Amino acid sequence: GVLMACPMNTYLEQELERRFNLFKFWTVSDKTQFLKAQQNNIRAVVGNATAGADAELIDALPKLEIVSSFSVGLDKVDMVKCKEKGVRVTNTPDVLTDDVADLAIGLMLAVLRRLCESDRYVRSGKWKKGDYKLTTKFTGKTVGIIGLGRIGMAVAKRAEAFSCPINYYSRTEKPNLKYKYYPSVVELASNCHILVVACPLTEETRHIINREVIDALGPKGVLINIGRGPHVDERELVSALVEGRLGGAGLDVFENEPHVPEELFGLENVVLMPHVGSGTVETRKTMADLVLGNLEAHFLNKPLLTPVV
Ligand code: 8YV
Repeated sequence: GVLMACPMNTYLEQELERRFNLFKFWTVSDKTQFLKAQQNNIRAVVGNATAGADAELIDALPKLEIVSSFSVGLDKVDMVKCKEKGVRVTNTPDVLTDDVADLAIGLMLAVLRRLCESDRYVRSGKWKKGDYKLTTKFTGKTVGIIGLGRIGMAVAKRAEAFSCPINYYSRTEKPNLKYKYYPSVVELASNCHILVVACPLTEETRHIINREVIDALGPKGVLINIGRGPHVDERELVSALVEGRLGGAGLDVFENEPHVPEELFGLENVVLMPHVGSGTVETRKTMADLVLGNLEAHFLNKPLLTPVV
């Protein structure tokens, strides 16, 4: 049997039901009772950025063989426990890189050029009383990227097309790159106009955007988060935006999704997205096919398509 941790994609759910014995965890009323009853039947778990396979679930499923994540981020999978128990792990890298990087650029433009606010200005009829105010140029602004993996590199290439100088922070300096490396996030924030979070969420990167970094980015700086909500100390972010100590933010992820701090709702220099980075028809189908392909490969004893462990 395959346990699907939470609702994530209709096509994926339908195909899992068609090809496997599917258990939808979010429909189970008594999880403890369910796990006791099914513990020897569940051989696979399908998770995503919202719910996955934590140590408790992995320990409750002695026959678990594979966790296939409908996501590139694996922060909802206890990787140490999977390695300890010999549980294989797959994710959906590469296929979503372009969409997430596209959204990052879209958020930069939306915040600096006030695209959402301008749209509301027209719809409200305010244009009839006068022109919208002048906004901030994007082309040529310095972009600082935290994490220069697949998504970070894709954001950099896109920003270069807007003549943006690229600075970055990562744990180690990457060789043969024309981008300027900064050994700390604070130094990067002090040397860019737009700061992008594009690194995985780990214990080391939790709250990597803290008060010190926000103050370094400053009242003309813009934060773009296409990573995970917990990358940012959200209370510090909210107070900096409300008090004008930070120039703006484009956010696709939040610490307690789908709950978003309502203090942000009235701020015109903030653009809020409902975790849609990879949310296109094409990409989510490709991601789903990767999840299905990995599960089929596993059960047919063929090489996994995108193994992590
Ligand atoms: C997914 C994500 O959309 O890939 C990730 O890490 O956060 C998103 O691309 C999400 O997990 C799908 O439910």
